[in-house]
Amino acid sequence: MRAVARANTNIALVKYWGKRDAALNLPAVGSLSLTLDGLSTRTSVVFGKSDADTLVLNGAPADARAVGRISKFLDLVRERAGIRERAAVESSNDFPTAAGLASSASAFAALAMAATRAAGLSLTDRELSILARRGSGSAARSIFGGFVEMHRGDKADGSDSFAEPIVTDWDVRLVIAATTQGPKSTLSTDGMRHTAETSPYYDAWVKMSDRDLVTAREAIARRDLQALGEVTEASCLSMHASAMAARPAVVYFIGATIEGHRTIQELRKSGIPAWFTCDAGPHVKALTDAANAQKVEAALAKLGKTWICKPGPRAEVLE
Ligand code: 2P0
Repeated sequence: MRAVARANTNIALVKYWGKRDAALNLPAVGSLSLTLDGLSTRTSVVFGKSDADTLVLNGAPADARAVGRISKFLDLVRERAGIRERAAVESSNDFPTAAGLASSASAFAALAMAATRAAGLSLTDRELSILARRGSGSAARSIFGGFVEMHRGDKADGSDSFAEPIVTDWDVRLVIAATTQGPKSTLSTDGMRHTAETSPYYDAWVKMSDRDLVTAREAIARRDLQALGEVTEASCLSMHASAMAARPAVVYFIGATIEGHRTIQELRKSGIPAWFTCDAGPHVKALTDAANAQKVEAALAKLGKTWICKPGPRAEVLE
């Protein structure tokens, strides 16, 4: 009853922000992402070794909150497999966790794959995506490689709220600049709940994301980087605008984030294709192409440690 799996993290180009059902973790909007090469989580799960679920994260025992969260997730797997054994989980990231890029997306995608395999279950990709979503909305997307679309779905049971791969052969680049090393100011689950409850711009955000998804999907089908870049930047800024309008405000940007946005605008003025995005934290990410990735990285290096990421592979069982 042991398995090891790996999943890569992903960055949303059309963002997910807000839930239509918190208990089943159903998103209020669809989203569209790029799975990233080189930023992955490797997780091993062994059922039946101990009386309680345990979690070791990057070599150190995890805190009670993290253990509680994976234990709840493992209950879903146990229920489905008809087993009662507790699990020993070990998880590590192949990128510096201190950089604040640690992601629940790669973590819950890897855990979904390893835990179901260790429990003797054989799930389809769609079932895995639905299961990973219960751990974290963005994890549903990390089951797949390349460009991935997450469907909002309409059903109350969440059976139509899953991700699917759309294109795996478009060789774009995502440049990341880590602007700080600390933990994020507001956890995304809390930030989205508060935005949905108090922001006067939340309904407009939800409405707009349907159109942004269509635009992004069409841009990807045409391999049109400019159109995809423009909708990527717009979706990100709309998401943050809705959060900033919450009362009190949810602000993830710091000075370096704004400086990164300006730098990317300047790059575009000089003819370099690059578009800004940013998640529930201060780090700057830029969508660009292979020919310009190093120039974009050089321009963003003043903000902090940088990575150039290629499109990454789907999640897989390793052992
Ligand atoms: C995204 N983010 O689409 C958006 C953009 C952050 C900003 O998905 O509550 O950790 O666990 O479902 O997946 C981060 O939210 O939230 C996220 P939960 P998750 O990538």
